[in-house]
Amino acid sequence: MKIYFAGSIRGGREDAALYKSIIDYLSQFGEVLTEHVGDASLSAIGDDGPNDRFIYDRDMRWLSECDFVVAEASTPSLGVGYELGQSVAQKKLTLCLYRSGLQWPISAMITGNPALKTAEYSSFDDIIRIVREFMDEIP
Ligand code: 6K6
Repeated sequence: MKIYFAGSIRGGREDAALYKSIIDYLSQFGEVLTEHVGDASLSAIGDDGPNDRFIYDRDMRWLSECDFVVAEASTPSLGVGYELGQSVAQKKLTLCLYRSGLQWPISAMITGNPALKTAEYSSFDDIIRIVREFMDEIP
C-alpha cells in the first residue's frame, strides 16, 4: 500500500510532532510517501530544499500513485486543502483528521464534502481507532 499523508508546512509547523506520530503509526499499513511532512527539522520558512516546482510535481505524482490519503487538518494550510481537493477529484479514499475544540472550525468545503471522511479526535487513541476503522473500509 502507498499512503499519502498531508499536514501543514507553510501553514505552520506547530503540529509537526503529531504528524510524525501519525506517520509512524500509518507505516505499519504500507509506505508513507510523504514522510518528510513529519520531519521536525522542516520549518515553515526553510528555503534550502528543492524548489516549489519540483515539490509540486513530485507531490502530485505521489498523490496520483497512492492507494489512500490521510490528512491532519487542524492547522489551516492551503497546500493540505489543495491536496484534499485533488484527492477527491482523483477518487482516492480520503480521511481528514482534525482536533476537537479548534478555535476556528475547519472549512465547510472539507467537512461538507461527502466524498471524503472527516473525523474529529480528542486523543491519539482516537486517531488510532479512526484510522483502523478507515482501513477496514478499504477493499
Ligand atoms: C519546506 C520549507 C518551507 O516550504 C517547504 C516546502 N516543502 C515541501 N516539501 C514537501 N511537501 C510539501 C512542501 N510544501 C508543501 N508540501 C505539501 O503540501 C505537503 O504534502 C503538505 O501536505 C502540504 C503542505 O502545504 P503548505 O501550504 O502548508 O505548505
